[in-house]
Amino acid sequence: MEDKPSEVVLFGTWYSSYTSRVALALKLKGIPFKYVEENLSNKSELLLKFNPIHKKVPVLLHNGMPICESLIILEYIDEVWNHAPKLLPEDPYQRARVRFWTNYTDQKIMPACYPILLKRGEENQKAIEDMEEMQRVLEEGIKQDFPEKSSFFNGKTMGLLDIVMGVNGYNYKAFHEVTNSEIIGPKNPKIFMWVNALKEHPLMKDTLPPHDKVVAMLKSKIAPTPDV
Ligand SMILES: N[C@@H](CCC(=O)N[C@@H](CS)C(=O)NCC(=O)O)C(=O)O
Repeated sequence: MEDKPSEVVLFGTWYSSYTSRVALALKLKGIPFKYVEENLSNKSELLLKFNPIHKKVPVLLHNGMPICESLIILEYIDEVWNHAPKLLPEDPYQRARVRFWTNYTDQKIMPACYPILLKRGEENQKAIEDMEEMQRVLEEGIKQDFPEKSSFFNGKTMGLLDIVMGVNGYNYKAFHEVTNSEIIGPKNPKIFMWVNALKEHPLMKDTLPPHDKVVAMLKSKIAPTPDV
């Protein structure tokens, strides 16, 4: 555990959910930090210096040491500031389950959002169906692996999986509006209840961008409908 005050800087972009994961974890732990907004179409020299491999946000700079990749940063934060609230449970098997579903959300669900935004016609329909199937798998998985919890998985405070799920789900209504889909809804009641509970968390509201700003940003990314 760190006992001397440290200098913590987060390089991020307002619409990056990966950045929001880190901002949320820092706030949850009560760690003061400076935030630097990056323009991803004109990346700063500092970002390229601190993340020369991926050249992406977020980057956490801790006493001058850069840490890259949001999930690695979250675990780093939990190890360095290892006071409550803990992001990962103590029990190794519980930790493994939390990591499994965090990884599933990160590696399967997040990338599956892009084709829904970018593809049109049949490919768009297929992308929505793929996502629905992934959500069904997640619903069954969390029912089976976390039968004891209703909304917050790591006790009464947010843990690693809550951060990742909450950040992903926070603006689901904006995603539905722009893509004309319904990914998160009553057909997967556990996820629906969980995401809606997380949306009410004051730190989520303080960290995630507002609906209208996200709608405008998503519209700017969406593929134009071809003329018929
Ligand atoms: N796996 C990375 C993903 C980070 C990521 O994709 N960041 C995007 C913003 S949402 C980025 O910096 N993109 C810039 C680029 O691809 O050039 C993480 O978890 O940190």
